[in-house]
Amino acid sequence: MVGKVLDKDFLWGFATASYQIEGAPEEDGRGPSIWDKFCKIPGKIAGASSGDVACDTYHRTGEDIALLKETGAKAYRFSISWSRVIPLGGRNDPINQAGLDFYVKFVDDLLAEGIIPMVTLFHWDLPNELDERYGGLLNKEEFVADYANYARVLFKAMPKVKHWITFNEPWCSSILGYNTGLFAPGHTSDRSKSAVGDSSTEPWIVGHNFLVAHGTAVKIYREEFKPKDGGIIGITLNGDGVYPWDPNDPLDVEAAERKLEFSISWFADPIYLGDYPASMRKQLGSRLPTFSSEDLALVKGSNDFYGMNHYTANYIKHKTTPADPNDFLGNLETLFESKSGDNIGPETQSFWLRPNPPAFRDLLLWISKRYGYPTVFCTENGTSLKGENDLPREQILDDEFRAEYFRGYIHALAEAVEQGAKIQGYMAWSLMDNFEWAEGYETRFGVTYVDYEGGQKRWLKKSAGVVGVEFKKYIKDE
Ligand code: PNW
Repeated sequence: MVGKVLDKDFLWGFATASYQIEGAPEEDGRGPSIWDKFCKIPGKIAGASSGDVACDTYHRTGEDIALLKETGAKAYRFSISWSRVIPLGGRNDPINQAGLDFYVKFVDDLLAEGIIPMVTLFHWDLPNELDERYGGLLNKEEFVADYANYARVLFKAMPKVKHWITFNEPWCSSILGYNTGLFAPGHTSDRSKSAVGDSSTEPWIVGHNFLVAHGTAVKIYREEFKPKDGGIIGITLNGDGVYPWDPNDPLDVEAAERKLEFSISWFADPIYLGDYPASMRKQLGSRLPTFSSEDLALVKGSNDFYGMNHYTANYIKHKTTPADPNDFLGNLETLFESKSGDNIGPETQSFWLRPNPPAFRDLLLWISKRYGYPTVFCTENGTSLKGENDLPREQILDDEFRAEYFRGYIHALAEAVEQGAKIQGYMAWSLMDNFEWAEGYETRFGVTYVDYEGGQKRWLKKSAGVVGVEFKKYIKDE
């Protein structure tokens, strides 16, 4: 039995991202992002869909806030579309006042309803112009300078925001965008999928550039805004849980640790410890960039909190052959079944996602220990359901599988806090069904059903109420 272990001001709520919900790609002067472009390439997105309409949030922020009110959420995490605010993206390009005003008003509207905004500056939708102009995320000098300018524009316009996230899941942008090519801009060495890209080098360059851009934005916030606005700023990293495939094989135990280093410590070690993990340097050699002393000064110590996105876990089996140059996992296999035949968890609609709540607790404790017990905000956690999209509406609304997922994961979070982790918030993914990137609209993650054929009407699912009910068990009484 876990008691009331969470602080009374613990923030819980729901999360979304701009390209996944907003629609209105050309309205009021918005410019295209790399995702607008990527979606137009045949074969990249299930059902040949795009974020052109999505949840139509650009015209329905009032409905979204009403949903949040109904769930009782204390906070809402959403992201800004950079190309809505600066359509061409660059530091010498014009600001689009209408786009900026949209977010300023939205923050005001949330606060008027007592909902705390948590703002992600970048959730993968780079202005397309920057990709074409200078290679986007691959170009350190230009990207860092343009991102710094964009971040400053937002910090200045939204002093009421007290929770800032610089980047969402740089692992996904780097690996899925520049190694496997599954995500925009779709670079990969696989020439059947893309004419450009080098999977063995580009992801590591992009990852490095994210870190320097993050450190630069944090420095700007701390020096120019934090003293008067008093907010906090951090980066959000994704990371799956791990179990050794054979717990009695020291090589599998080591491989499980290495898997965490290649996904989480790739970014968190430089931020908290001042360099890339030794296991990555060993495998990647000079393909992994090194930190100049200037860059390191920006990166080290640059998190006010650790943003953690978490969904699933794997059994990890070491490989005995030398690492492939395109390998990004740490020369290992990720499996759903252990040596003794245990299954990690039930299938969902997402090929990579199987619920396993204890792995969440263990990972929270691993992160806490390795990085000196930082303040953690869980900034995403949630699940899809196998076949949900094919069910009639009444059945979609009765999403017991998702409800049970939240019960298990919120309990695991409370256990981690009981064992010493310092967690101050939790945002379920997602407030509503939305554009699930390469999986289009076939995969739903929402606690709200969005009727894409019926004018984007929203219906709360059963799970929408469960998150608040669960947190009541663990949050200290006021
Ligand atoms: C996260 N994987 O993405 C994102 O932050 C969200 O935008 C997204 O909708 C959500 O999780 C659900 O997918 C991920 O393949 C996408 O391992 C793919 C993976 C992990 C996270």
